[in-house]
Amino acid sequence: MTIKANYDSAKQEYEKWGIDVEAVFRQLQQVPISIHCWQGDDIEGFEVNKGELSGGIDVTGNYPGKAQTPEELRKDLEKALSLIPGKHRVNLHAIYAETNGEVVERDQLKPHHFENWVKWAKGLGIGLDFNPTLFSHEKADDGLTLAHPDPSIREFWIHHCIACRRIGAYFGKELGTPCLTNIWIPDGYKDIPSDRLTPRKRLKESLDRIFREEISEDYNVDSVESKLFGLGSESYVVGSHEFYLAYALTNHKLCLLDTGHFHPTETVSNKISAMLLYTDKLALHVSRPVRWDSDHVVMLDDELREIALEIVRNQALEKVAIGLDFFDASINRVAAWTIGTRNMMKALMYALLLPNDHLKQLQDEGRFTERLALMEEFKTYPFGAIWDYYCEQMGVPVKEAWLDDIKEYEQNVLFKRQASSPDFFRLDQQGTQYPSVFLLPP
Ligand code: RNT
Ligand code: ZN
Repeated sequence: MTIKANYDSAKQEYEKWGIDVEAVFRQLQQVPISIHCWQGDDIEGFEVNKGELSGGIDVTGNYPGKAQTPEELRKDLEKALSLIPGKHRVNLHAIYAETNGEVVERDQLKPHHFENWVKWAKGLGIGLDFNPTLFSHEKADDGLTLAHPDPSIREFWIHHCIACRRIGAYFGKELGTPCLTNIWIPDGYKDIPSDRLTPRKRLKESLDRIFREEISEDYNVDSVESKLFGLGSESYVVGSHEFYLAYALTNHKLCLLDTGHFHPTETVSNKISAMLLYTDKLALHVSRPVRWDSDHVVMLDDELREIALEIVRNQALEKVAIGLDFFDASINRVAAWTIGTRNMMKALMYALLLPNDHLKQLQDEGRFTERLALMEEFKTYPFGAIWDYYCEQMGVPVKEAWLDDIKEYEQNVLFKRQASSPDFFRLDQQGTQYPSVFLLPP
């Protein structure tokens, strides 16, 4: 059967439940996912004097072909974007500035350091989001930034964040879509603190300073991202969930929930409805924590579907800014983006294809047997046939066909890049270099 024939018969099954599949397609096209650029280069960035990745986050793996220049990173992003249905956004970090070989301190960053990114985004007709980078820097070496006891270090980071909000506003103005500028800091302590309050007071004061400058929300919107623990901040994190939830609500900021930043059995899906009663908007970093905040590539798992369902059921597609945050260097990085983003889209489509009103009614009427039965039966409805047709309609590869594109790109582009470690390559009998890790044998 062809994709269309499969689709037609699947569509009928959903229509029996009053689900308008074409309307679902239209809705889905309106949902941008903010794709994090840092999956493409293991969060290295392009600073002239770049140091080691720090801040209690880590990337493992040494798959060959990572982007080492802004051009390479943009090219890789374009490849991934071409394999994902819909129009999305790209999320940058301050360390992705282009300074022409000049050392520019982070508190001195200016919009023009990002003009290549803006030009590129304009060409693609996509929006950009942004993040100040408060890690991988000598002034963050002891794991403290905006909450640092030394006022001069706090000052440096405050000015970095102020500079970043202005860069965010520049993105928003140039691209005609507000930039979400998200602040995440690593601040915390490895061991039990003797004072939990003072660092939090300092963080609050720093944030107040950062946000003092009024910037139109037509250009820049701010969010703050909490965390439970990090490597080196196992006992205490200054910017905890309660801290930022309260800060966001009282200061009209978006609270950003990273799915890896909570206790292992605590779910972000269960927080969305509670928060939306008190705030118009919130933001997500969708990630996959495997036993800890490991930032694995997002899978189409139960929690991803539940998050999508919460967004869809509560008519919150425009209220929840969906961003991704994972980094895996053990697999093809362009494939990682493609897999994770397609999964996010699949989860949203799955949620849109449920008889949500009916299911709500069953709950209100106490018909829990039917509620459970239907929710389970819908798991094996022909969702895949609808997804495939949607991909085809959107001009992107259907099913796993995108893997062929990636393999070709890997051979022609990624593996031709200079290796950053000699172990990446082996010599064949003719003496030509080839990467020692392949997606599939060539
Ligand atoms: C770290 C946070 C943060 C970073 C990115 C690179 O735990 O999740 O969002 O992953 O800013
Ligand atoms: Zn995050």
